[in-house]
Amino acid sequence: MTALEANADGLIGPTHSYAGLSPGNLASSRNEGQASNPRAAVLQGLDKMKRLADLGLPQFVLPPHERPNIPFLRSLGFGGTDAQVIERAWKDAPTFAAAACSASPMWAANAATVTPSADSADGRVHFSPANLVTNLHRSLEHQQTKRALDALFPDAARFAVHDALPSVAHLADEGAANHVRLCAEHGAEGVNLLVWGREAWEPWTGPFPARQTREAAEALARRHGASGAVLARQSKAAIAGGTFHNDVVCVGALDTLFHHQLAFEDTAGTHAAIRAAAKGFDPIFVEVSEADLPLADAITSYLFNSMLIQVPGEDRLTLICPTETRDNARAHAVAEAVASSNGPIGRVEYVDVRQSMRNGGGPACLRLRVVLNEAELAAANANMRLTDELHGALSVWGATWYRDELKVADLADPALLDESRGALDELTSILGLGSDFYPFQRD
Ligand code: SUG
Repeated sequence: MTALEANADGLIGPTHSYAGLSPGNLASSRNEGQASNPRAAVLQGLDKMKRLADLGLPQFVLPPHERPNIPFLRSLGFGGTDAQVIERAWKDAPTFAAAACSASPMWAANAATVTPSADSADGRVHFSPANLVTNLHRSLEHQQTKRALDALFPDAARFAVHDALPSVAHLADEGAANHVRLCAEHGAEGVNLLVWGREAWEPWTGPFPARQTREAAEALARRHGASGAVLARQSKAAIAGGTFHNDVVCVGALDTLFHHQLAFEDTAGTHAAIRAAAKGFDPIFVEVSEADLPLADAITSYLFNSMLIQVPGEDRLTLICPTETRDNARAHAVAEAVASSNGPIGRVEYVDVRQSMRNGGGPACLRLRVVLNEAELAAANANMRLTDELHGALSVWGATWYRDELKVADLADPALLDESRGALDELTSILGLGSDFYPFQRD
């Protein structure tokens, strides 16, 4: 059946900041304590969404989560008024307070793992929100993510939105950032490559955490009834070099896998397993060597955290890179060489998502890919689909409510809670989400 690849992007929230919360994510550590610009961030994200919508890909918006997360802080025993909860948490437990303020749900590639209906055992599109247990701030996302996915994909006959896997280290899951689907065409049965960093009971000795377990990947494939599942181990060298998700060194679309030489522990074995699982197509591997692009440059430039898309009506793929790729001489040379060869990638474009990039979130991190056939696309919530009108309304909304400078110390300002709630309350009416979408609206 004909199908398209839609994108659902995380709308960047009003508390976007640089709190250094993610060990192993070098950008997050390097930029800790810098002032952020939430207004620029949300507008950059919206412009990236519009760019994709203008290219003809269905584009949806996933709302930011309620931050600061007062219910989380109350669960830790901080009491009094909401303003007192914030003040007491910052005084007695600043690490928890910072986690409660993170706008990390913007990185929708980590929202869930998705199995399209062409691959699932029961013919529905399956979603498993990621438990994101490795980092405290991210472990607070999955319940609200499920709520957002339920709102976007409401028809249970067509969509199955699961709960996250149990939130334990053995089943650590980071969602679609560690999943690549290859296929002949979007609506045909595909290969589901699930990349993991460690085994559940393995003593872990790397300098940085491995965020995905093999057992989580297996459970996701099992519960979705995903056909063509191929499990591959992320290379330990890549994780040690700052590859906290596989999508920092690998991206794929249709029959093409574009990756760095150090992405997998066993590259030849991974290629062979993908070839064996591919039905009706010969996978193409575009591998970039360490000599052409050292891993450190791959990570700072985020060449592989690009969106690899099929623009409707075009035969060859388009690579949407962050401007940081253009700014890195080696990565730029590789991108241009790939696009000017006669290979599967025909064009490279650059987008400015610098505010997100400073936290290690490139164009691919900001979006969740969802392959939908025509009937499924028609069943998705049209209020959450980005049109020119919605892009305009959300740009005005962001420019009105968001600050243009936010320091980590400002996260303790109780006025930020009021601004944030005001913004989210208005957002629920713009997106038609009703008045009980967020916990603060249900109090
Ligand atoms: O999980 N950064 C995110 C970036 C996620 C990128 N996503 C993908 N690669 N798909 C993370 O490390 C930093 C927040 C801070 O430090 O304030 C952060 O959470």
